[in-house]
Amino acid sequence: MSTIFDQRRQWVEQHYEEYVSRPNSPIEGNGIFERYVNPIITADTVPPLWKYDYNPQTNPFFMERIGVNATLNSGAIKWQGKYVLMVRVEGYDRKSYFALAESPNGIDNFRFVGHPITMPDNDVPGTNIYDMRLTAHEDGWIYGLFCVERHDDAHPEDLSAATAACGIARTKDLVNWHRLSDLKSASQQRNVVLHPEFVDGKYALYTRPQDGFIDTGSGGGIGWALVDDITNAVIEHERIIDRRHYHTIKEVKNGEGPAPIKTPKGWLHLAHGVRGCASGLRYVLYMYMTSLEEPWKAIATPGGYLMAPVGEEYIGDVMNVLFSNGWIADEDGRVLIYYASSDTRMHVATSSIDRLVDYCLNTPEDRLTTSSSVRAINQLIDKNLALS
Ligand code: BGC
Ligand code: BMA
Repeated sequence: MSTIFDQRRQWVEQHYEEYVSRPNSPIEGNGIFERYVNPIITADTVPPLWKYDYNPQTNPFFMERIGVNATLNSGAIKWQGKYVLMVRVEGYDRKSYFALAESPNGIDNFRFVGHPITMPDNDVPGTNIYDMRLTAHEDGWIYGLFCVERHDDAHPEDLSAATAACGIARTKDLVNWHRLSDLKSASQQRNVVLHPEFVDGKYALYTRPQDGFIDTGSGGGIGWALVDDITNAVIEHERIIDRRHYHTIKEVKNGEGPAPIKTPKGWLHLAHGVRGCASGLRYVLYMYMTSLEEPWKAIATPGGYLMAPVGEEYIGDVMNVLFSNGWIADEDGRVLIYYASSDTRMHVATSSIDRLVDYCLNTPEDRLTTSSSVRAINQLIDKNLALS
């Protein structure tokens, strides 16, 4: 006679197999990119082996022992022919950790591989780590830059007081990581990204200076800094290369997404912008392009957002949020944009280098007033009418 343990184990494993092998298909949209019918990674994609005790003696009811709350903000890389995500997995205990998931085609059949990553701590261990940006650098290492959060002990009475810093680690195989010193900077930092090439013989970072843990305050936007030694990275000078503005998608904060993609016309950048509203912060994705020779100089700044939440993307643990820190430029010119919705699940959208460059170069800029937005629409209409 089969036991509760056997029945439940069979049900859990069957459900998992069916779930992770679901096919995915694109949804026709605005021509700039395609969304997909299903999310690609959710808490249900995390293998039962990571959640259940498989011993019938110690777990007769085959109950879950360690729960997963969400799978979100993932770094991405094409690695040995596979599409690999460094997923931020958050447990029921609200601790985030990194874990690798891979897919043969980048749009479905993602499976977690191996164990969750054991990221070595450095001198002052972090309480939480999250949102890794992967960069295959021309120095031969793969770097992971991520946010390290610690309690701010300057305010012992306030249990929510925290500090954010940029953790830096590097690897040759994505599994074994060498932790380097955290980035030293005059301000707190989140959303720091390593540029894939040396600039003037130095490592180049996209930064996001902020006055406090949440408030960017006087931190004017996405910054740029060069560092001599990545094993002991110190920011001496930081310049703002993508500014925040009143009444735009990036009024409150913005931050670089994944490492930029090199194209013949310039570097393609994906970023997030944040605006406050009556229901809290609202995160959207936007793009900009910088010069090939001077990656800190913007050459195109399409106005408004590239992607904002739609449908179920609005709903989740932290509502009204799209966030991306991973994309893959494939050999055939396809671009896979990996984004999380509402701090809950991972999705893919597909586009191409040609389409994203076209989008950046030909979308009108945000000229910061309603009357200039109306002017841009009227120019488009007049050009269209002149064709007929
Ligand atoms: C959360 C992040 C969030 C940050 C700022 C952290 O504690 O883990 O997801 O971005 O706070 O709100
Ligand atoms: C941030 C990010 C993300 C998160 C977002 C919304 O500041 O760094 O971790 O997706 O908030 O909660």
